[in-house]
Amino acid sequence: MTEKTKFPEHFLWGGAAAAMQIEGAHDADGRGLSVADVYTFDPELDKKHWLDQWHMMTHAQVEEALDPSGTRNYPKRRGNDFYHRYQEDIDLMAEMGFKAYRTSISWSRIFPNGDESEPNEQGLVFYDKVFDALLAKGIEPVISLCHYDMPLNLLKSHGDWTNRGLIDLFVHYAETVFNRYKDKIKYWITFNEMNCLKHHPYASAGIIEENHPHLEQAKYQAAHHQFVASALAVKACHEIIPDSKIGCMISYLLLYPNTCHPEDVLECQKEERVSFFFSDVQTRGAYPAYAKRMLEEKNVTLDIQPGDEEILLENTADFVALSYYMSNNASAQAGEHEKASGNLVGGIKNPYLLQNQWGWQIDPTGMRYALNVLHDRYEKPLFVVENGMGAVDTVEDDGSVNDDYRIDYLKRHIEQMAEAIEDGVELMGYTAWGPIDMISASTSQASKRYGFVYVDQDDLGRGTLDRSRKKSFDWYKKVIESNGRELEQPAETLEQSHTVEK
Ligand code: BGP
Repeated sequence: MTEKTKFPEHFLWGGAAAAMQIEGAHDADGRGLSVADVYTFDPELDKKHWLDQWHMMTHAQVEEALDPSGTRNYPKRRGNDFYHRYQEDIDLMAEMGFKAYRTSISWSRIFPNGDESEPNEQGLVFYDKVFDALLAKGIEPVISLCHYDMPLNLLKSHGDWTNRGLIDLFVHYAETVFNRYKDKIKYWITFNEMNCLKHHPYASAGIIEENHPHLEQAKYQAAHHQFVASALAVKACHEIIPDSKIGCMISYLLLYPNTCHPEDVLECQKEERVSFFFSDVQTRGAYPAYAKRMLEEKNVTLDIQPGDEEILLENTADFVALSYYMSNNASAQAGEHEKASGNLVGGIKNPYLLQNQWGWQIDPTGMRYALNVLHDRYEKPLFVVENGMGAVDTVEDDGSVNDDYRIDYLKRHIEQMAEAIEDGVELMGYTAWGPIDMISASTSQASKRYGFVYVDQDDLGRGTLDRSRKKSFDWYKKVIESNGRELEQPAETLEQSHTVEK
C-alpha cells in the first residue's frame, strides 16, 4: 500500500498562464496594445547569458512598436493563439484533471486605452466564454488582474505608475471585472510578482528609464501607488464578491548567503528584503520598520497622501501567491564570484545546483525552505501559482517529446511541497507554469518551453500552432488523480539529461 498523500483533500492542482503570453489576437475585437506588445524577440539571443543582454525599455522602442507599418517580430502579440483555441486547450487541461487554472485578464482588452469610462463589451464576452468553458469542466479559474500588461496608451495619456491617477483607473477596471464575473470567479490576484517592479520597472509599471533621472524614486513611488491600488481592489473584491479570496503575489527570488561569513549573511538579508518589502506591505498592511532606512539609503522620499495608510491597513491580502523556479546566492563581494542567471534577476552561482539552459539554478529543496519562510513570516495561506522548467524540447521522429527532465524537476518540487505541508504550511494549490507551451516573459521565445502540451511554433512565429501531448502530460494526470501521491520516477533524471548543466 503506497503511503497516503500529504496534500489536503481539495488541493487546487492545475496550471498557470498569462494573457500576454498565450492569447495573441493583440488587436482583435477592440483590444488595445499593452506594454507587453512592445517586446521583440532578439535572434542574436544567447540563452545562457540572456540577462547580460537585457536592456531597459526606451522611447524609441515604444515608438517603433506603435508604428503600424513596423515589421519587427513581436511574439507576445501572437502568444500561442489561445484567443481562438481556448476550448481545445481547456479540454486538454480537463483531460489532465486540472482543478484550477490560473491566468490573467488583459486590461487593454477590457479598456483598450486604459482610461475609458465604458468597457469594451467584446473583451468582456471573450472572458465570459473562457470562464464558462473552465467552469463547465469543473476547473476553478484563478485570475490575475494585471500580469505585466498594462495598457500601452496610458503611457501617453497619463504616464506610468508614478502618476497617482492610475490608481483610480486600475480600481475602475477591477470593479468592472469583479461585477461582470462575480458569479464565476472567486479566486483573484491583484498584481503579478509586484516585487519585479524593482528589477523590470517597464513591464511592471510602464516606467521608461529615460523619463526618470532618479529611477529608485520612480520605482518606489510607483510601488506605493500599486500598493494603494491593490488594497482598494481587495476592498472592492470583498464588497462585490463576498466569498472571494484575493491575494498578493511575489516572485520568490530565493537567496542563500554565498558563505557563512557574517557579511554575506547580512547582504543576503538585505537583498531578500527587497522582495519581501512588496509582500510585507500587502500582507501586513503597513510599511515595515526596515523600509525607513532602506528608502533613505536610496534617497527615496515617498509621497504618501492622507488616508493611504488606512487603506493599506484595512485591506490586506487574503493569501500570498508566489512563483518559485530557482535560487541564487548573495555575497557582500558579489563582483568577485561567478554569476548565475535566474527568473528576471541573477545572482551568484551555487556549486551544489544544476542549471537549466537559461542558467536558472534548479533547487527543489529551496521550494520547501521558501514555503516555510513565507508561512512563518505571514501565517496566511500560500498558493504556488508558478513553478516549472523552461527547456528546449526535442520532437522525436514519431512526434513524441520525452521531457523526463521536466517530470523530474516537477516531481522533486512537488515532493518538497509535501514536506512543507508536513512542516505546517497551509498550501491552497499548485498551478504549474505554462501547461501549454507559450511565449516566455523574459526572452519572448516560443522555444523556451514549459508545457505538458507542445505547441508547434518557433521563435519567429512559424508553425501550425497544433497542440500535442508530451510525456509529462500523462505523468501530471496521474499526480492529480492521486492527489500528489503517485509521483512516478522518470526514465531519465535531471542529472542525466542534456537539458541541464552543472
Ligand atoms: C515569471 C512570470 C511568468 C513566466 C515565468 C517564467 O516571472 O510571472 O509570466 O513567464 O516567470 O519566466 P520566462 O517565461 O521568462 O521563462
